[in-house]
Amino acid sequence: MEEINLTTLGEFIIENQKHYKSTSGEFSRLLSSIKLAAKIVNHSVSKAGLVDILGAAGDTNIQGEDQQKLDVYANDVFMKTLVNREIACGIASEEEDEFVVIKGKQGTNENKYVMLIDPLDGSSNIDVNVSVGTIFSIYKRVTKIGTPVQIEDFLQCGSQQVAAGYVVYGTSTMLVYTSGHGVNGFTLNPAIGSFHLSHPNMMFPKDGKIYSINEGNYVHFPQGVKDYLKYCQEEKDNRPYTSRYIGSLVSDFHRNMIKGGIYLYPTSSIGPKGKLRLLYECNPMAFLAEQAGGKASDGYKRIMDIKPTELHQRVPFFCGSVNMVEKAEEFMAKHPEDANYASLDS
Ligand code: AHM
Ligand code: MG
Repeated sequence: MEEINLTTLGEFIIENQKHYKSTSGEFSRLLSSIKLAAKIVNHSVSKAGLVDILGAAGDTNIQGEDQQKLDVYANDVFMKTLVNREIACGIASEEEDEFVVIKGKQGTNENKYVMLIDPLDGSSNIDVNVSVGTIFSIYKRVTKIGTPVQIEDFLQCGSQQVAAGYVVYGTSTMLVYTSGHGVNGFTLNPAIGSFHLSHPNMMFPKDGKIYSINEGNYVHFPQGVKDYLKYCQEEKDNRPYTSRYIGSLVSDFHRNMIKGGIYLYPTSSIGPKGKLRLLYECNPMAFLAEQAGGKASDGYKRIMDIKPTELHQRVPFFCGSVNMVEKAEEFMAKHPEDANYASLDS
């Protein structure tokens, strides 16, 4: 009989508490809440085509983008799961203009973690039945426990993350996370509603043959990116590479981590700071990438060393197999003038 790995995410979380000196259980409760919210969102995503839930809700988020109904719903689910159960002391979401303080019923909240979340990433894929994802990132607050969280609790370098992960709502639903001791992937068994350890100790192959980028923007890209793309397409050594772009960061990242590849969302003349958000998208994916032996940079420097200045800050993003990211950086280094994107107006 085929051997089934029965380790559940819940068991794995408890087992891994031993990595932490002070095991108040708060961190485990936080991960359990994410697990619960992910299952609720998964249920809705999987029946998105059946109910009248498609289409834009009419609202626009702070970046001026249309929100799909499911974005709003996923945001609500993750927010409520944390706020109502008083898990964590603050939460910031890509779909909210400001961060939310979790006060606690008596106005006292002794929790020490803040969470940042992109509740439904790749939302333009919802109404065409293509994979979307949730991305989360957890930090210890830097201000005094028991007082309301402040902006500086959220504006920490990615290198301070305690944990990060994503849920990919794909052909099967997976939750993949790191708490700084490698990356582990859990697949949801929809029949019994539990996540099982299916991908222990995930690692990026050092090299790969896949590049993922929205090549339609080619004319707008900086010269270093254009040159790297020509390199990917050149017939030499083990090239040309294969181009694969889903348009859902989580899904593109997940595939590249398993098969070997690079994901690029650079600056461009139409998006001079890039598109992806440092705090909700790039930092968590960078933490996962590094923990899986991969690399993440803005083309010049390590993503997790960037000091955030605002909640919804955008950065260019190069992430994946270490040798591929380093090759792309070699091309970027020939154009140091493009490293100053942060000083530009977006
Ligand atoms: P979103 O947060 O509005 O969904 O945007 C992020 C998504 C990423 O998942 C994806 O890789 C990228 O935007 C696709 O952008 P584009 O359509 O410009 O290629
Ligand atoms: Mg997003």
